[in-house]
Amino acid sequence: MINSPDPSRITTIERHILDEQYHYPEATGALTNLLYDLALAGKIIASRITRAGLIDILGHAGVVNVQGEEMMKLDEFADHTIISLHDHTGRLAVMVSEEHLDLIPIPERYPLGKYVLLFDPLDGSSNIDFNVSIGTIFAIYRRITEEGPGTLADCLRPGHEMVAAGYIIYGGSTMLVYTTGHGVHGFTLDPSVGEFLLSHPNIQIPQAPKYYSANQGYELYWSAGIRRYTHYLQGSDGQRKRLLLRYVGSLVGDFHRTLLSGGVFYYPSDTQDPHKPHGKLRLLYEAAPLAFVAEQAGGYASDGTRNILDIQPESLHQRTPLFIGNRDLVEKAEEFIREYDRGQPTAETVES
Ligand code: AFP
Repeated sequence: MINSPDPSRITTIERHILDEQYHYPEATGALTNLLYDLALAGKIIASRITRAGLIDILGHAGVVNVQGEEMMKLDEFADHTIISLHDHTGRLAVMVSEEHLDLIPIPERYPLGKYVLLFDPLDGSSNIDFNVSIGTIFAIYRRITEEGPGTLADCLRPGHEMVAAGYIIYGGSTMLVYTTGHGVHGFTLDPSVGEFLLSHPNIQIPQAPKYYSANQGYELYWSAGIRRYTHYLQGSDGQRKRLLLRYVGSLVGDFHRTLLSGGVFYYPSDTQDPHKPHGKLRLLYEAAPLAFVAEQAGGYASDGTRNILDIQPESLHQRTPLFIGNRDLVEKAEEFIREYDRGQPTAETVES
């Protein structure tokens, strides 16, 4: 039996975020509250996901439920939850979501704030029907325009300008992991008290990696460099001790495991789909925020040739190849790409 947490030993996410604020004497509390709003969104989304398996008896998306409300698809629900918790607080100038082609403006009736929020409301949603971990990813920047509604220029920023980033993983338990540039901290939702409690302070990627993670179903479409890199990770070229393969197919799940166990996750360019010549993952609200988390945990993220955090985005839904995890393993990928895939293009700007 699990006892109730001992209040003298627990750190709630609220207290932790407030303590972080003391690093910034000039802070107004807006970022603190913004992070706290994201934690609240996470709790609401988690509670809906917990009931996802009951969809057959509660009703499908597009169907009117017993209260006369139309059921929303989970990714729409997550998107709606995050937007409606943030659009009126006066903390944001504009938002960007994976679910919306264009910028999401703050309605005119509400005040504007100094931050910009970019998010993927429910990543890995094709896993929902199978009760596999899914997640929310977020990135926060300070706006650069002086006044008026936030603009594209406020959003198309290299990752190293980010002030905070993180993700919420909806798995066996719900966890929120975030950084404001002072280490990476993980909180587990205690459903009995409805709070995120600090469970993983100061996460560092273990130096002895365990796993590599990639969709090897695409190997046929990979470049020579990526195929050789994979053989290197498998130990089959005799250069290193082999790593074991794990692949969930949900970026947050695969990244979270990589962060805690050590290893590398990669979703490289491939030749399978001419519309997606550089993989599937999005730069602004998938690769960049996780790159910030990885770097703060002692790891590294690259598009195969350069630091993900150095890429100047050109469009909101730009895709990028991603290699993320232990620094030496990611640098090894860059080495293989340099040696065998010379001249390969990397990040691109195809919107779709
Ligand atoms: P879905 O949201 O369509 O499930 O996509 C998830 C995702 O964007 C990311 O979470 C995974 O890492 C990646 O796609 C998996 O893609 P493959 O199915 O091509 O391996």
